[in-house]
Amino acid sequence: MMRLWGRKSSINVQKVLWCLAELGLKEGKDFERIDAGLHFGKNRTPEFLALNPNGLVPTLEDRDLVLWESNTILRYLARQYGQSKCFPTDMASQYQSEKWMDWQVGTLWPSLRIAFLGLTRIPEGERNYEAIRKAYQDSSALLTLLDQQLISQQYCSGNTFHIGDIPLALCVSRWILLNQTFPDQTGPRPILNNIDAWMKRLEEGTQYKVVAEKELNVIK
Ligand SMILES: N[C@@H](CCC(=O)N[C@@H](CS)C(=O)NCC(=O)O)C(=O)O
Repeated sequence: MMRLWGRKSSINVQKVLWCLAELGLKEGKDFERIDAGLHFGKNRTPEFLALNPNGLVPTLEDRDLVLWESNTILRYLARQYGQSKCFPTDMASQYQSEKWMDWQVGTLWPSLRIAFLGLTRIPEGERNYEAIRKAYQDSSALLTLLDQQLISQQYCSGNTFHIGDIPLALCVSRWILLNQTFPDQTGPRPILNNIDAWMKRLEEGTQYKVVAEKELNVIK
């Protein structure tokens, strides 16, 4: 059975859980999940570091294959288990999806992460509110690029849901929750109508519900 290491509150573990749900793979039947990271610990043990020397979650074991890096895990799962309508194989939509996945991990998240970790993981007295606000506003500016893309198509890589939508949507949900929870610290959030409509499509038409969060997991 496949084994996924990682706590459910992690954005990167949520990507994998959402993907597994899209593929119809069920916890307890098709894969087991071991809570690891933050207060669960386990991610610094020699056993875990032998699997993932970064000491981070998610980490996936599928028979002899051990994978880390959440977006790579999605690519693997989609290829290995996802020859279905959720994961179109035509080159154009595949590589549009790749493009947005790389943008999420290399451009959007490095900025949003400063605001996210700053407000949810760093104790109040140690926060750099100026950096947090700037990072949040930078993230909003970046998300206008996604909003523009979504004028002409329903999903990030075309008119079909693809794995590229998963990392983006989980960033967007944190971007919204951060502003709802800490409006004074983030500053204003622009209304991006195309992103709102896309999120609604994901809520109604995909397995997003298995990981959707109504509130931020704030560590005091
Ligand atoms: N680039 C990696 C980042 C992984 C990562 O930063 N994981 C975080 C959780 S989102 C982690 O393991 N943090 C340590 C912890 O939870 O204890 C990926 O996409 O998988």
